[in-house]
Amino acid sequence: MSDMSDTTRFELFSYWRTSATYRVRVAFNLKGLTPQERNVDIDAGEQRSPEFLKINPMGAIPALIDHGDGQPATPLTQSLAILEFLEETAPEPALLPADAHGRARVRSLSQMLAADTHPLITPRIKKYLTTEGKFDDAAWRAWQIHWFSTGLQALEQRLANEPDTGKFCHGDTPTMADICLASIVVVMRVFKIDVTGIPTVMRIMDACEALEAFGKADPRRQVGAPQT
Ligand SMILES: N[C@@H](CCC(=O)N[C@@H](CS)C(=O)NCC(=O)O)C(=O)O
Repeated sequence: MSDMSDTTRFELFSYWRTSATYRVRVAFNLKGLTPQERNVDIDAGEQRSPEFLKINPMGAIPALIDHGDGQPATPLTQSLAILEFLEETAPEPALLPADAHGRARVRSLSQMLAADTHPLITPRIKKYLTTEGKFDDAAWRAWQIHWFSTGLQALEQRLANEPDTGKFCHGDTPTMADICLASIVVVMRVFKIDVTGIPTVMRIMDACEALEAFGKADPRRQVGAPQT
């Protein structure tokens, strides 16, 4: 890490309720680092503004700029790539196991959620389905429930049956897989969606939320969150 303070060094483009930004927030918290957050209002479509598309042509957050060398580096995008970057540059506490099989398992659990579940319920998919696909509110809600359930119930099968599951997804300390698990559960709450039959997932969610690093990243505690 450079001598610069972490808040000056890291600029994180974020929004209060997003799952992918939550993942990065939790990782920063676990590593004891604090980025400067820059709000991108995805409900107002700011992710598709010409200014933001220069930072991430995919029109999605998070994006992270590292000012550590004095010059702003090329923005980093994709929450899992950012987690891996933090893991390499601030290795303690480790968010990946020490052994290759363990690392592959944690990455696999993480990708079930971050790559195969979450992208299906993003605003850009909603926009397409409700315009080109003529989905009404009920069809969109059924779509959300279907994909949240598919991802979390498959995760439940793995966590309940694989011997490496412990207090957390892999052993007794939090890893990237727990960050991804929690990132899906917190947005389910935002959307008021209930998935049944996932007791192991919810047990691990409780263990995550007992840690301040997860609690501090909760969408409801972010600047811009509705005060309900
Ligand atoms: N795979 C990306 C997903 C990024 C993503 O889709 N972010 C959402 C917020 S959680 C977003 O910015 N969506 C904007 C849109 O869909 O228009 C990651 O993990 O970073």
